[in-house]
Amino acid sequence: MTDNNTRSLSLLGLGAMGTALAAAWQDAGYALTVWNRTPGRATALADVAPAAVAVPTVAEAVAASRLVVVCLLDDDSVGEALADADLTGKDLVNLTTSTPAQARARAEWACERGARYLDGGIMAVPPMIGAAGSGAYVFYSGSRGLFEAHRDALSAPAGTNYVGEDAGFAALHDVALLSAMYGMFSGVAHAFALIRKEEIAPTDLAPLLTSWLTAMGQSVGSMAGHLEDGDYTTGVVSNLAMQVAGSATLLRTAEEQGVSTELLTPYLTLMKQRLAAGHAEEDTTGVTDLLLR
Ligand code: FVH
Repeated sequence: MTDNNTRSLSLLGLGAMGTALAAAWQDAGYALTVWNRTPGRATALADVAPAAVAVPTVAEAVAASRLVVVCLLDDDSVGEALADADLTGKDLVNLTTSTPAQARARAEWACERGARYLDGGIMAVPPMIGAAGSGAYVFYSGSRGLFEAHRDALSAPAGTNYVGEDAGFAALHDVALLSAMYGMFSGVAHAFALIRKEEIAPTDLAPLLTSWLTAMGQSVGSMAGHLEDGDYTTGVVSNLAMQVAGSATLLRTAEEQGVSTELLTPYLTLMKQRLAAGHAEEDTTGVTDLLLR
């Protein structure tokens, strides 16, 4: 029987993230009904008050609450788990990582089954969930009505950032941030490789890298401004002509240090391409446009 009590919800998926979410909702006093494909993963949740009720089937979990949260491995597992579920009148929140297209298709799929749908992209690792001050938050997109109706419940494990009615937008924001993160990781890997065989301790370089990257983070805002106003010129400050000329030193240093340039070269090549197209007075914003297919 459906429990319309807004202090209760059903959670499908007790992997590392699902378990962290469940614990946070328990801490916040929510009554939980939980299901996991492999039984036995709810044991720890049974010892905490209010104890989570583990049920053996998806159908029972879905039937138990108006709000049904899914946190499974990938979009295929969501389709598989919910294939036969009756979603009529349910509020389905999908925290499984998906692509924007998958999220949009899943929203349509849920709507056809009579459910409201909200997609989520979690910007946190499990230990950050439910931890005050951790900075964890979730991008949400899709049904605004669902988001508003369950805002309190959704705010219990992590902060919330609703980014629009388009169900694909949460995934798009999630992937945009993660992609930028890997760009940063690749630069950091290259920097550590440069000093790896020298008598410079990585722990000495680390704070310098952190403060440099923090200072350079300011350029994100100015790039965004350029993309919006269409004027990428930077004048005399670090223009593309200067940066491309300077990149020769970066490549030569890598060679001298016996370090592969495979992480660095793709970006520098695009900078050169933009310069060759006559954009010497710009900053590096134009690289963005070269990526569009
Ligand atoms: N863990 C993290 O750091 C990241 C942080 C950002 C967001 N992600 C996404 O969260 C989703 C769940 O991740 P997870 O960490 O909980 O993943 P696992 O610990 O590997 O647990 C996977 C759960 O999915 C169940 N499952 C897998 N396949 C199926 C299926 N075909 N049908 C039903 N359930 C399935 C699995 O069940 P079992 O193996 O225990 O039976 C786990 O409950 C994910 O999208 C991340 O990208 C986490």
